[in-house]
Amino acid sequence: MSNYFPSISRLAYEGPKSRTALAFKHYNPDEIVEGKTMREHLRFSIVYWHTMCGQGADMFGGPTAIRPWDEGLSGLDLAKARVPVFFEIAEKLGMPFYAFHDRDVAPHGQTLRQSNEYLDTIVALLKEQQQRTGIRLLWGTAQLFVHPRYMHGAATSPNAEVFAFGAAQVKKALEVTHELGGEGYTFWGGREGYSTLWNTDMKREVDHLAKFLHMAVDYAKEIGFKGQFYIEPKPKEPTKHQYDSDAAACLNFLREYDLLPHFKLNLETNHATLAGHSMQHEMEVAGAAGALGSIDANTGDLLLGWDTDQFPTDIYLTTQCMLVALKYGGFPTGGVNFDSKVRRESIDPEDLFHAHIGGMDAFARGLRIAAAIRADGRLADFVKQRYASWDSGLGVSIEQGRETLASLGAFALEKGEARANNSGRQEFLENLINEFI
Ligand code: XLS
Ligand code: NI
Ligand code: NI
Repeated sequence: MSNYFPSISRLAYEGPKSRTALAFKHYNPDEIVEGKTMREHLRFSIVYWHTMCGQGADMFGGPTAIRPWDEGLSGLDLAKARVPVFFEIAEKLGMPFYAFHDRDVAPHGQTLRQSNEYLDTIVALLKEQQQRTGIRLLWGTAQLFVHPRYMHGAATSPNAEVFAFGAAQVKKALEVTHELGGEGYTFWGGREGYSTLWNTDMKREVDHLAKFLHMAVDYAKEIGFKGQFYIEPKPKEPTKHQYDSDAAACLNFLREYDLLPHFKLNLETNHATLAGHSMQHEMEVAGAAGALGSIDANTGDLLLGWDTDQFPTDIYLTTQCMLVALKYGGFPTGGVNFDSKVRRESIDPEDLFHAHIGGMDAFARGLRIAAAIRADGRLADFVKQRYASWDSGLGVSIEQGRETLASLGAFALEKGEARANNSGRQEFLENLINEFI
């Protein structure tokens, strides 16, 4: 076990009155909420890419945070050195899960064969650490967007051999995810979209994407991988338009290509806002379709509008997320995965702890508040009451398909005018929510 943080031990829950920075004020893993522990509801997960590979570079400047465990190392040596540190951080935070891309745990080799060998070396170390700590793999994925060969996309590349290389990478990533007992596998369409329609055969590209995903489903069956597949919507960045642009677009695509039985959605807050939606909206769309799988917990900066992947600290946001999650049965295979990174100016390794503690506490509060709102019942009663006209008489008759345009035409002529509308009471409901926050 590494010991890069000798002054930090396994974080404790100290309660809301605590003034200890490196402790949980709200996340109390064993506390029971709606019949399950907080740990079971939230299924927190830490990501390898931002936590270990993020060094603060952006398009205007280089790295600001070279970690002490990275210093002087490169290639496979660097990759090896990072594994125990990652697990030290995850363990001290009490993270039950983690997630990674093939190429953030291990480097690109000169050839695909060498890349696969590097990956195998690191996977052996990940496995050891999983066994030592009991931390499990929430999902694995293949990074199909950094290498220059994926400049036009992977599954949607106009170059069939690039498609083949993407497929080869997914094959290997599925094997290692399976080997590590991963509970899921995610597809985020990094560059699966276009920069200009002048050079793009959209129909053909989307057909290819579906073919690619079907191949993954088939291969999973072949190797006995039973984890849940996810598709992660995002409308743009780095492309101008990404095909998996939002929850509704993904559901439509999955349905059109007979993939819906095999996939659920992994929704990310910052992607929702890039798509012009709230996270609550995206979760509601997925939940209603029975496809709410997992969430990438983060938040954007509304003044910047980029995918800034900040740690979520807004209690309204986490309350909304957990209200929808509880409504649709939570995250049985997925979890609350912190696809979040510390700011470029937050250069101390310790900031990684403050960041995750903030996110975990914010979600714990969201969970507790959501459960309290549900137990109180006034919000749900209001919504139920708002639709009361559908629970008897004419409403039931329409819902059950017993009415036609002709019968409703006759009804309306007879009636003269519809029953008066009731107030939507938005402000009353906003105040009600604030009673709990
Ligand atoms: C990028 C995505 C990515 C996925 C995994 O914006 O969020 O990190 O979660 O490939
Ligand atoms: Ni993500
Ligand atoms: Ni993102």
